[in-house]
Amino acid sequence: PTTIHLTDYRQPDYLIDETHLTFELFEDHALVHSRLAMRANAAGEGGALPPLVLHGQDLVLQSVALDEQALTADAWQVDDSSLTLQPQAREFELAITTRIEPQNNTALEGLYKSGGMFCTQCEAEGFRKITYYLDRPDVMSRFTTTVMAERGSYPVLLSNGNLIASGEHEGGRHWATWEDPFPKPAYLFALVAGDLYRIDDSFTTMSGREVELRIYVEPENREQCGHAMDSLKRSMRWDEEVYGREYDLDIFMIVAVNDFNMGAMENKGLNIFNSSCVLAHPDTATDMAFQRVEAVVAHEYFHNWSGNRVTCRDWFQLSLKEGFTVFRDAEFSADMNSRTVKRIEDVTFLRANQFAEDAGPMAHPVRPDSYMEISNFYTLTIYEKGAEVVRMLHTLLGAEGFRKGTDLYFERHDGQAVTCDDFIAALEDANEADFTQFKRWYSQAGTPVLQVDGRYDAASSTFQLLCRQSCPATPGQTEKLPFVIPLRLALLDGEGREMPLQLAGETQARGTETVLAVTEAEQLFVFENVREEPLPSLLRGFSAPVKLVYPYSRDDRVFLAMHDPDGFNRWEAAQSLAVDVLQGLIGIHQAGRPLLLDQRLLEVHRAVLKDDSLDPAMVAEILRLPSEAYLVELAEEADVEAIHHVRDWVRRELATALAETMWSRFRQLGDGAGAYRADAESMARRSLRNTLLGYLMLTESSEALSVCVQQFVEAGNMTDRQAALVALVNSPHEQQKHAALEEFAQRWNAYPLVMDQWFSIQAASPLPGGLERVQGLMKHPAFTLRNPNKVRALIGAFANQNLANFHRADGAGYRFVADQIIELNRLNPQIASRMLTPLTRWRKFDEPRQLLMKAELARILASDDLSPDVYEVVSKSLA
Ligand code: DPP
Ligand code: ZN
Repeated sequence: PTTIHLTDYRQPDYLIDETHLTFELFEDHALVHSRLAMRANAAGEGGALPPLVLHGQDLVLQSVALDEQALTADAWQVDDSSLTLQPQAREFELAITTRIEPQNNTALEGLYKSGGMFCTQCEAEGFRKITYYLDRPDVMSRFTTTVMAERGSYPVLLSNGNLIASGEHEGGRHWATWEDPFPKPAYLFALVAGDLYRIDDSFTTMSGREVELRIYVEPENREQCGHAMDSLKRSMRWDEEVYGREYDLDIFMIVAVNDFNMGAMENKGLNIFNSSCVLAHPDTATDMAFQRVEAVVAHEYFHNWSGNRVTCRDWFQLSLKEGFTVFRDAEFSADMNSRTVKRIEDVTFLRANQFAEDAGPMAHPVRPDSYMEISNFYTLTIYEKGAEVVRMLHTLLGAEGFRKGTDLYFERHDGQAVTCDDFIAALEDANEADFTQFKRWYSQAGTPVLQVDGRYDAASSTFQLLCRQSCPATPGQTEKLPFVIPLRLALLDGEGREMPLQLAGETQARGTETVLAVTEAEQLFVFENVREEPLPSLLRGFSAPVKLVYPYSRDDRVFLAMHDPDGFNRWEAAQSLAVDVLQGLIGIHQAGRPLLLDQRLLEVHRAVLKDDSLDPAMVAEILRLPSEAYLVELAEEADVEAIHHVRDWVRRELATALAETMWSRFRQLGDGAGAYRADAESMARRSLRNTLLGYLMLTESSEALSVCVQQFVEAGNMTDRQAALVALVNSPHEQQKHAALEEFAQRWNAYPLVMDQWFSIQAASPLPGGLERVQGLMKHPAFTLRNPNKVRALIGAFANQNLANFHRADGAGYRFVADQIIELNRLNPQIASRMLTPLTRWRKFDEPRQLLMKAELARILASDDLSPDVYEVVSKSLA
């Protein structure tokens, strides 16, 4: 595979004004007829016409015609990735017919079959598996699409835009023609043909236009669409209110498919979703699934402006649409639910996962400089860190300034394919700001470390904050220049109250909370008129994606956990106290000394448990100890056994010591009966109650066991049922565990998404023998390597969430995962490449494990027919 560099970007030689597609769909093949109205791009005017090189992959070329003249095979060249021919005029019509086999497309990229339906996934470069085309986002074209298929099996025929004609053919076939008035790149093309049930609704936009809303699902899922439809309408309203963005077509469609590589896809007017991100019913989906549906529906809808109306010039700019859109959907979710809890969840996820990516062999900037396979760059860095970068811009400009900037961005670039620089320029121009230095967040990889020290001088009543920033080397980048780091902070007095902030050299007081911009490698801020020694509350709301180091004592952290008026930082203090305690105990365990719990952690947990003024979801977040994955990320060399043992031991200690308090809070939260509601308050209650159930089961009291079994049997919703199942599966009660697993599988056998949960609960269980259990589950009739959700539920959960078993010392966990990757490489390279991530993190572990992990990577590298996807990740991780 070759490496593609951002610096090699060139404008396209040709443009496609109109694209007319006709699909003839059959059971054993499909014919794709394209008619393209093309012209030479003005850039090359005057000189000889360059050759036209179209992208194409896995296609059988049937015919080519130029301006209605059929060409003979000597007039073109074909290889496995392109079709080249020589146009004779600056403007011409090109007609191509290709033959493809959707039924054999297991990569789920291009046109494929999922169950009984035809569907597409074209981002990033899937369209080239449908027909020869200029498959790049800066070529935008108006599409008209006709779909023809047998009527009985495929009564529903969909594509982007509006339906303009339809009819019958002889022999039971029918057709439909769709026209999309908005020019778009090929990656936003979509087609669906199947036997689908339709749920209808409508939305009136802010200018009074009526939009038809439709969700298409397989008939048996018709009862599971209400939440997605509600989420869609709320997203549409929110984008009008917060960004002034109105929907632009008369119809908006969502189709749910079972076999899908990603979460969902924002195709113009025809979003295609992984069914896991649409379907939600209290009986079958957990609260987490409900929230994910809401977030993904919003995310894809928001792309209509941040992605479709204004798209990316090239794939190096992917974060232009993804980082911005993740920021938009996170703010939407924050507005719909609890803002603080949403932020805690996102920061927890970022620190455990994106920080690990930033410290690993695939580390790359938010705007990468090069790639071999773009599918490998749909990463946490592009999405989640990209969203943090946009959030920092929002923080620096304030809500109003940011909105002025996005208004200008959408107005200036509507209908264009642009770059991250264009986005920044719009924010700058609308605010007379200068983000030259800030843009290093786009070009420099790695997680910066922000080391802060505070010194109070009683004589002069000043408090000095000395900030030092650095950033570790990442592949290809050894030296980093200072970032612009927005540092949101307050200074707390001995009672935990925020003190007025007055910076030396400034005449205006800054209120009691402020944002400092740290721009230098080393920078001093002096606060004046500070009447007593303060305790700083730093990086509030995680105002920058950095690792903050401040010499807090454990007592300081306890104080902040009890008193910080900022909810996020209260959680953060409790979290960092737990990290400190766990890290200390890990060292003690490694030294072979007995473990003793710091009572201060216990007292913090006791206090929050008893604090009725706290949001129960917050309490749950505080009680949930830092994950094993996060402790691995923080470790210099991660000792998986010690991490697992110590974390488990602390959880048991807490459960034992706090059992009484936990029982009383558990009971006070009610028995979960009554109608299920998916609102923030009900979810918060279930979240805390089920967190407590998990703890109480660790006490191994018979009362806990019977409450848990009862909850499993009688739960009125999947959230409570699943929580009980998790607790049972991770318990030593073999009989109850097996009975519950059995009953669950029997009952939900026909629900693939519920079975995904059943697989992943078992795959993630840290009890010994995990590998053998997973190997057994691979043979379960409901499992298949061909369905990405199943692969993620079983193999992904095992490798990412079951560190104790995945990292077992004999390397059998690694060998198992590598075997699956080799098999997946043949079936679905994108998914194979995803499953590699845990193996690529070998540098984190002890030497024997490093050798075992590297040996498996080398074995994968040496296997036959390696896809570019897998090759890129394996070769970079061994470099
Ligand atoms: N479908 C993916 C997303 O929305 C890629 N665009 O993020
Ligand atoms: Zn997206």
